[in-house]
Formats: sequence, C-alpha cells, structure tokens
Amino acid sequence: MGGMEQAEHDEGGQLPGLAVSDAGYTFTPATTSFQSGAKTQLRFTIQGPDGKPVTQYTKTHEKDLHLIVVRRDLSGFHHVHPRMDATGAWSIPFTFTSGGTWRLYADFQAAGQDRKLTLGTDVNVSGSYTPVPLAKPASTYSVHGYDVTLQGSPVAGRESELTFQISRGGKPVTDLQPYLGAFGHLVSLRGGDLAYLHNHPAQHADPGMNGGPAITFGTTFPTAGTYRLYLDFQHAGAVHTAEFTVEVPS
Ligand SMILES: [Cu+2]
Repeated sequence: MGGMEQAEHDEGGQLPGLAVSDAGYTFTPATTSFQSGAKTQLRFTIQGPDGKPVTQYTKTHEKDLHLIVVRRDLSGFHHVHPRMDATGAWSIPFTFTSGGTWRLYADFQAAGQDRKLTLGTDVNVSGSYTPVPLAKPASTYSVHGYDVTLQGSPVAGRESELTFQISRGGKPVTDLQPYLGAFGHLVSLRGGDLAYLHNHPAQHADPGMNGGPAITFGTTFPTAGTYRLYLDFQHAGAVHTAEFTVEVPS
C-alpha cells in the first residue's frame, strides 16, 4: 500500500476537509439532527459523480473509509470505522456526548481515483452545550496512564518534523503495536475553519512489529495559526488518543 501514501494533500489549493463535495463526490448524511446522550446510528453515503452511492473503494490504511467525528470547538475527537452495506450505505453506532455542532469527516479513496478525498459536513446535536476553550499549547499530554511528549518546531508552508515520545509509568514504551498499518496516525485540525490534515509516519508497520518510544511524522502545516493535533497509537491491544494544541508561527 506504499504507493497510496502520496496523496495526503489536495493539489488544487483547497485544503482537505473544508468541502462537503469535491471532485464529483459528495458526503451525504442520512440525517443531520441528533440528540446528545442517545444511542444512535451515524448513517451516510458517499455519492459519486454518477449521483449514486459509491460502493467500490481503494483501501487506505487498511480501511475503505475513515470517519472522524469532532465537536466544532475541537473537543470530543473520535476516529471510527463504519461498515458499508451492499448499497453503499455506511453506518456505525454512535453516541454524541454533548450538544452542539459536530463535524464529520469522511477520509477515503474511491476505486479508480488517484487520490484520497476528505469531505466534511456538520451535524447538529441537541442537548446541553458548554463551549470548551482550546487548551493552551503544551508539549505533554497524559491519557490512560501514558505520557506523550511532543518535540518539534513546526513552521508554516513546508514540512516540519514532529516527534512524539510515549512512556508509561516513567518508562519508554518500546512495544507499540501497529494500528491500521502504522505506529501512529496523526490528524491535525486548523482552528477557525477545521481544515483537515492527516499524516502517518514514513515507516510502514506490519503486524507483529514493535514500535516506539518515538513516532516521527513529517507534517506540512499550510499556514500559520493554531492547530489541534490528535495522535492515535496502539499499545497492549488498546488504542489511545493524545491531543496537543500547536501554534504555528508565521
Ligand atoms: Cu481510520
């Protein structure tokens, strides 16, 4: 799958994740109104250039489609993998934990297309809503007993190297497990418009390999600004997400 790695960026100038429709493909949710705290199904199709739901995909990172769900204030990040039926209808059980406007991103490559697309759409969730201010930039994040440290000095407009060091109980974790073909998946969302960047380490990870404690990414932040970074990694059979706010200077 190494050949699929290049098309992380839209070459047309528009950043991924900002449009509901691109290159003839449209992200079509079955409903855009939900209730917080209620078990529901997220259902949607990707409509193709012929107006019909796409049923054939090229796998990227072991999945036909990756779905990112995040509240528009950048809290409550989820990276999930819905199932598709024979008609091209995708669904996954989901519970929105609070009210507010939430953004869905579908990250996929339609069969026969030479690049990935990330389409985004908003849905509205009723229920109590307290905006969460974006956390101040910090280089460490703790989740489920893991401490994750971010090193790197990102700049706008060219590739920056970001390294995450993962430890647990003060000891470096050296047996990270491959998760969807990589030791880490990094989604970055730009504050203000929620433009979407998705990166993977250069190194491909096969089942049985051990990774860590460092995971390094080459990431190009398109502009100066504030970004929220979400790093998914897998250890001891569980996937964890570490979050960072990063200020990219002009
Ligand atoms: Cu995914």
